[in-house]
Amino acid sequence: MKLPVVVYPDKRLKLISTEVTEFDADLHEFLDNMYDTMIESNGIGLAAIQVAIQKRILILCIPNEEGEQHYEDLLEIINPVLSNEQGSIVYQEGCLSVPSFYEDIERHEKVTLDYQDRHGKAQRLEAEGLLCVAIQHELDHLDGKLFIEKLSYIRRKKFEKEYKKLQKSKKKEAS
Ligand code: Y12
Ligand code: CO
Repeated sequence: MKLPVVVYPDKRLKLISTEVTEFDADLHEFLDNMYDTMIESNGIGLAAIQVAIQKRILILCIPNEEGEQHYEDLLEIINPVLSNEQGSIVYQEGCLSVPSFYEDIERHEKVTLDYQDRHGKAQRLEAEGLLCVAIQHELDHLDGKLFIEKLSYIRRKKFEKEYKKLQKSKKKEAS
């Protein structure tokens, strides 16, 4: 089932998400709904707070070389902890909660991620490239941060002006 996506400037996107302690059927159903929401919205990553659930959960499904997303490549990441951050990479980021806006953002080039899977089992992965960028983007959501906060003052001002205009025209279109 597709869930409604919370969109900037909704204040819920600023909330700090809390640890998951129950790895039960409700969690599994929620993860399945997150997957449907991400795929039906053409996303490659989604954090729980983007569907209004304040829990330390994110999912990622990085497309293969043909640009296809497969369920087998889905990563369900719960209570993540980042370490061993190395280097830097600039990548054009987008976010389902900030529709129609993409910008180059600097992140670490390589990271190690410890997390729990849907059964509460401890997992570790080493990431680089798009996976590494997307992990950092989604982890920021768990701490109430959006990629637009990484823009320079001037670029942010320009974004706010353009975004307001776009939201206005979308509202007019819908009415
Ligand atoms: C770099 C860093 C992080 C990520 C993962 C999270 N972002 C997304 O999954 C963004 C998806 C997205 C999809 C959109 O929809 C379409 O393209 C049809 C989109 O467009 C609109 O909202 C109009 C914007 C973002 C990825 C890369
Ligand atoms: Co995002």
